[in-house]
Amino acid sequence: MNGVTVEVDGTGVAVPEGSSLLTAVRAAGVELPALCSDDRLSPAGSCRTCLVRVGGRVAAACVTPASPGMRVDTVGEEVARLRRDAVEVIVSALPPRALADGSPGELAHVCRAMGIGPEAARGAGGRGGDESHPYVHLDRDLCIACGRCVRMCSEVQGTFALTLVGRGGDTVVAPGTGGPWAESDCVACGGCVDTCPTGAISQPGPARGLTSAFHPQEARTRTTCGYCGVGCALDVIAHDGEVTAVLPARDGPVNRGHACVKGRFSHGFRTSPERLTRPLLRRDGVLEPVGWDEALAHVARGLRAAVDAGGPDSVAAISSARATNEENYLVQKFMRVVVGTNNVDNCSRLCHSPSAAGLTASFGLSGGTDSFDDVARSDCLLVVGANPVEAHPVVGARLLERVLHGAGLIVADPRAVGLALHADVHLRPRPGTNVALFHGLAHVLLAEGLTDEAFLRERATGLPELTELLVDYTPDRVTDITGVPAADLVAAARLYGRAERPAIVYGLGVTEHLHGTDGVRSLANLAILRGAVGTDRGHGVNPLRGQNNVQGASDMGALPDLLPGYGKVADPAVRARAEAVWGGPVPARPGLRIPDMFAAARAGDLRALWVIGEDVRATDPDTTRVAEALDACPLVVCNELFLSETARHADVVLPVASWLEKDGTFVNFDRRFQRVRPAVPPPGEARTDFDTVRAVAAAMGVDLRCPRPADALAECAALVPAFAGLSHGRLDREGAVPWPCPDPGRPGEAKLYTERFATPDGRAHLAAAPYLPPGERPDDAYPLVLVTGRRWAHYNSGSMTRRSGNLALDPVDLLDLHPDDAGRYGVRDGERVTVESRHGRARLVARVGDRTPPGQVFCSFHFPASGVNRLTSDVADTVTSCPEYKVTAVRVTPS
Ligand SMILES: Nc1nc2c(c(=O)[nH]1)N[C@H]1C(S)=C(S)[C@@H](COP(=O)(O)OP(=O)(O)OC[C@H]3O[C@@H](n4cnc5c(=O)[nH]c(N)nc54)[C@H](O)[C@@H]3O)O[C@H]1N2
Ligand SMILES: Nc1nc2c(c(=O)[nH]1)N[C@H]1C(S)=C(S)[C@@H](COP(=O)(O)OP(=O)(O)OC[C@H]3O[C@@H](n4cnc5c(=O)[nH]c(N)nc54)[C@H](O)[C@@H]3O)O[C@H]1N2
Ligand SMILES: [Mo]
Repeated sequence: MNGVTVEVDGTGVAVPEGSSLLTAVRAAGVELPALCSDDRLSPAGSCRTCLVRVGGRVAAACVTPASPGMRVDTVGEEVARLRRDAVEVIVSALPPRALADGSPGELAHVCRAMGIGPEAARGAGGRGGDESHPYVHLDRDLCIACGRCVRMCSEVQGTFALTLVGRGGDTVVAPGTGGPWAESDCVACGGCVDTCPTGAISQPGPARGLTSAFHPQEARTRTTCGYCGVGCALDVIAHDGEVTAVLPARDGPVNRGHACVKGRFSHGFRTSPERLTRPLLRRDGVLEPVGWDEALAHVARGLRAAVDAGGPDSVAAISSARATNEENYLVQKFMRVVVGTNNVDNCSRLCHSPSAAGLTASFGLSGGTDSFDDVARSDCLLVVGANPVEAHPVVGARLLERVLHGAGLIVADPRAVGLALHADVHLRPRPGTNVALFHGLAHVLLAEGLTDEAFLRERATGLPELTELLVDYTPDRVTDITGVPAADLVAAARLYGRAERPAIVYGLGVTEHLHGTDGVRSLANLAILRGAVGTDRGHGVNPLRGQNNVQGASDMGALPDLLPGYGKVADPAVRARAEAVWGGPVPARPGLRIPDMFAAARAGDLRALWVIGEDVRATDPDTTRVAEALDACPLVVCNELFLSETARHADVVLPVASWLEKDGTFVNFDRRFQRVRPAVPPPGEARTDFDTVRAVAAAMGVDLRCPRPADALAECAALVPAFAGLSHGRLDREGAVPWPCPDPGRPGEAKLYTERFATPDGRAHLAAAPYLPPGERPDDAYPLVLVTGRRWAHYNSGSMTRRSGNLALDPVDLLDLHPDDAGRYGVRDGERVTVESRHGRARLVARVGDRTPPGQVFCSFHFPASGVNRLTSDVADTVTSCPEYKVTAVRVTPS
């Protein structure tokens, strides 16, 4: 690190080059007020509370760069008085309640430190507030116009929703759209709440005015967010067993003090009156509360009866990517050791199983290739089929920040998603045509000599076959297939091809297709052609994994063909190792994937299904058929927080703890293990998934061992060399550790393949898969292509976000359609519409606009009652069975 040494009150202190004097002063341990400053933001220098004397003049420390040899005086009487005057002037305009006893927040802290009492606050107030938003309230009387919220919203969150209005002493923050906060562009990331030094912007309720920098240390629990796969580190503040606030951790490795509406605010579900608190058992067709012993005995008896009648393979489990690693580890161990089947799968099947298959085939391991910190240092980002601004907001914000600082951006998405508005090139392929698009880009890279020949020679295979295939993917032909103008294709290829350190980030727009695995592999080709993976000339290929622990659920072996650590269950040596650790035989035949489980149930071959935290009746495709399968299965057991669609029809429902209530670890999208800790107890009689699996095993007469989650991770680490260096103790000390991590004494590998790829021959494998059309195609009866995906305020089945203040932010499932199509089909904005496919019917509310191109419509699936997955088909990726959620032929009529 290049450093600068300055002298603060006579003591030398070294800070990184580019630091401000404020950083140097604080590094010297001197506390200075700095009310318009936040080290996550660019300095403003407007409040004059951080004045110091340097080189004979008075300067605001926050906007003065530290240069070598500077001598800073913070203690002189004059500067101390100037600082106090500045604070007093600010305080004098505020009403006394700004400094009332026990006020939280930075200003109150500063005043206490300077001995400025509430009597100094003499403002009349009366400017009113804005309490229209469920999570963010504005009290104008407390606003000191420091602008931190405005900079937070633009620089860190990238939403630009706030502005300062008015003049002089009347200046105050306001939503840029002018109206009430609730109708503004605010996405409730909480950044403004977190930086506000006075509580002018705060969250309602007991945590009013609390921010991550100024809250009591003792009452907090450090944990990892249980919504998406970003893996934000959060501090949960609890009082009397209730969550009062969730604050983003400043030292969170990915989030760095930021969060989104879900992790920060959407915890109201915990105390919903609909939360399950007792086990339920179906008697005479009705689910009735029973004691745990009775419920467990019923499950144990039912599983044993199924095995007796149809053999171990007539039982299956769907494990949860919402649950911890330790829970997933136990579920798969239970199925293999106690039941004796490999019929265990998780929602990675519906999501990024093509990433697992494709990345393993191309590079050797089933994970993203680079750390997100590296990706966020790239000079060119290729974001494909992902909408991180809504689905991974903290990642979206960091990517946008990078772009606003000059990185190139190519977005490939049929829709005008948030990042596309900032892109150098926005490619809008027809849904389902990615493989042709990627081949088109590769064609240009080859044709224009933008490949890394030495890398291709020394570290890759498959170039001759790919070169031959790419002859057919000229820009013009690719335009015909994808609809992307040839000039845009060439421009994108040049941007990616000429960048110094390009990175690829992608999502479900690549995987959830009939040829999703081919899509992943053809996308990986681009990084290989450029030598931008496993080298310092780029930052690889990185899937934005979806659920909080979908990477981990698969890492732990909740998969029908793979054991923990991705060893093939069909491989006798792999089985032998597991058998030695588990002390029992492991079945050799790979088990059923989720869609095959349903097919087996419909055929009468599946007699018992344990569904742990997945609402398959709402979120799997073609739910009419899923319902038939579940209804045909004699025993369906469901671990749930709520009576989901699946639980509602189950035979036994076990009430379980949520992520805020349990102990363990999650693995995030860039392969980091992080700790999950209980901040509050589960409600009523709810237990953790971990306990339920152990208890069912015990009821079947088997001790699964691993009494605590830490023991389960330790056992897994003993089994899997790539996890050997991981333990709860280590994670407690170090925070986040990425896998592979074979050694307890050495860091995990954040960036993969720097020496060799993990394929059998140590090389990266180019794939030469031809483009094939999607499974569903529009025709006269179903003329539109429906793409389904996410909205920012809700999460998947919506079971948790709909039971929180988020419902007020986004109350219905909307169908986006283009004005041309609205005109053609007689649909008006805001009107109810019926959407029909070849498989079923859904009811939604139309939103007319041009974010979706003509011929395509888009909706989310966050409200099971609207029936979106009755529309989707059972077409699935040919390699992994990942559903083609992104292409369904539909028609739309007003209803
Ligand atoms: N707010 C919120 N966040 C979430 C979730 C949530 O439900 N809500 N769910 C979590 C989960 S489980 C997951 S897996 C992730 C998913 O995160 P993403 O992968 O970002 O989510 P999607 O919105 O499903 O799809 C991404 C994009 O793919 C585009 N797309 C569709 N077809 C094609 C195509 O053929 N080619 C290209 N290039 N693009 C296409 C769509 O227009 C869409 O914008 O989000 C996680 N985060
Ligand atoms: N049309 C369409 N459908 C889709 C998709 C799409 O893009 N389009 N995306 C697909 C994708 S990528 C995914 S990942 C799936 C997600 O689909 P699901 O996994 O079904 O969705 P979630 O709402 O995340 O969670 C399922 C259930 O888990 C419960 N739950 C939460 N935490 C826990 C826990 O700790 N333990 C237990 N036992 N239960 C818990 C919740 O209450 C919820 O009912 O949806 C898929 N469905
Ligand atoms: Mo997902």
